[in-house]
Amino acid sequence: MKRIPAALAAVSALALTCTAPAVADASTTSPSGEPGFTRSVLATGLGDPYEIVWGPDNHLWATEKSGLKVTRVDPTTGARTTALDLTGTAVHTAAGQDGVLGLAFQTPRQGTSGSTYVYLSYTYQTTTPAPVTGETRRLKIARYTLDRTTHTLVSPKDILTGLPSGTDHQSARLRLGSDGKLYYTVGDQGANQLEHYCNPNWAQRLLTRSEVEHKDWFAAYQGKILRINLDGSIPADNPVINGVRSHIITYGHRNSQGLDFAPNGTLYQAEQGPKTDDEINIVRPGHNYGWPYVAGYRDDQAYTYNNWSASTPTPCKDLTYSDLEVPDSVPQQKETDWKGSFVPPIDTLGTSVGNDYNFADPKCAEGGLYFVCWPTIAPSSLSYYPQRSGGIRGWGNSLIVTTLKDGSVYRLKLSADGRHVVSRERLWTSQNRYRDTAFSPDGKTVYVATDNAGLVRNPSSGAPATTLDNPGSILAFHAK
Ligand SMILES: [Ca+2]
Ligand SMILES: [Ca+2]
Repeated sequence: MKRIPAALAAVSALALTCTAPAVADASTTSPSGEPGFTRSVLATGLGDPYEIVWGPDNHLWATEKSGLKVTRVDPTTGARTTALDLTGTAVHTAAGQDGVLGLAFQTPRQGTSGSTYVYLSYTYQTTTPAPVTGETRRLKIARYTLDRTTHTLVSPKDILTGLPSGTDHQSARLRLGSDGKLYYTVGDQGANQLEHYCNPNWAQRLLTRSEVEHKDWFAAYQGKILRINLDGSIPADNPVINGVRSHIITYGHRNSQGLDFAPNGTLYQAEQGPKTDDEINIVRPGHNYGWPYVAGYRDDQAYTYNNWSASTPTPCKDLTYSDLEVPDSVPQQKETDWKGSFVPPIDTLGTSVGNDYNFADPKCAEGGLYFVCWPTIAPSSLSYYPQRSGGIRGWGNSLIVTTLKDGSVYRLKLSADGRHVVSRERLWTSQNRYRDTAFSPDGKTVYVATDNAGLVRNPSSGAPATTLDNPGSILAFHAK
């Protein structure tokens, strides 16, 4: 077994998991074809804005993953106020994916005078180590009431606690469906890779009846999409999977940082692939999405499931993790070795890669930062852009997908029936890790949140760049 450079092992654990250069497919167009936009910086100094949402008060609302806050931003002046400070309540690990994450508004039904609620997900610390992994962090979804006078979030109420959390692959996108249910993505916690390489990957593990009775969500909710009643209970019409009804609607996911509904109810999802195969999926309740048996399509190209935790006779803990070399003691499984059924993606990014692909690109050799050069682009959010009068020309019925490694935002044009991606456009290339988008109500302005730190490809050379153009910001791209 060859060893990877120590520097890679050191860097790898956290910052790297957000995978990216894009191997552009033939259908991807260059920025030259995009409509004209003016670009401005609306706000800076945020602590890793994770979710940005246009609120019912016509302000932008941002969760701050590392800032441990919810912040309200005036979309005209950029002036901001703190709506909620979770310092001392929520936890974030330096360079980790945990912290204050998902956010969704619930406004009163039209014509009623009820409260406006905000649902929020965040990581908290416990003293209870989980079985097998020993993890002591958990995640909760809590409901807050919007105080319309002070523009702050008050009266917290826990909705669902004890969900998986940790430093890697949190996913953590939260949406309120028109069916009045919460939809929430839970990542595979980075199990079977990097610093968690000896943790078994539980994206395929399903809940037992006993775990439902004991509300023991920690293991089986990893790598899943959940559908949740507003009081945290399990919807009676959730699918029965393997004989058990739980919050789980789909399984076999890696890191679903993108989730959004189209007005017709279609739920789109984006998830980060390993070295290849970032995926765009349509969520169909009751179904398996393949991970970790399959990445992208079941084509046996540039991916095998290497199950480190099952290493024998050498136990995993005596091995040194490598993305490039797998010891003989680690079981390796081809995609076609697994015969189960799964829902393939409607599109993938970074897929045009064969088994002869060189994942040790010399451009990324310094410091062993090979992951930066891998074909994945690390989709970090997905927002459906609807048809609307006065919106950006040509954009109706598209998915807007931010990326972490590729320094760009992709617009994926959908077919009329919304079941296929027909073309891709790459927008707004810069040296930034783009995290999420929100649209102004007239559809003319796209707000984009950026990470504070981490690696991205230099837009010219494709080599790793460590400095970011606009760390911890909200950028505004206004269609001319
Ligand atoms: Ca999949
Ligand atoms: Ca594949």
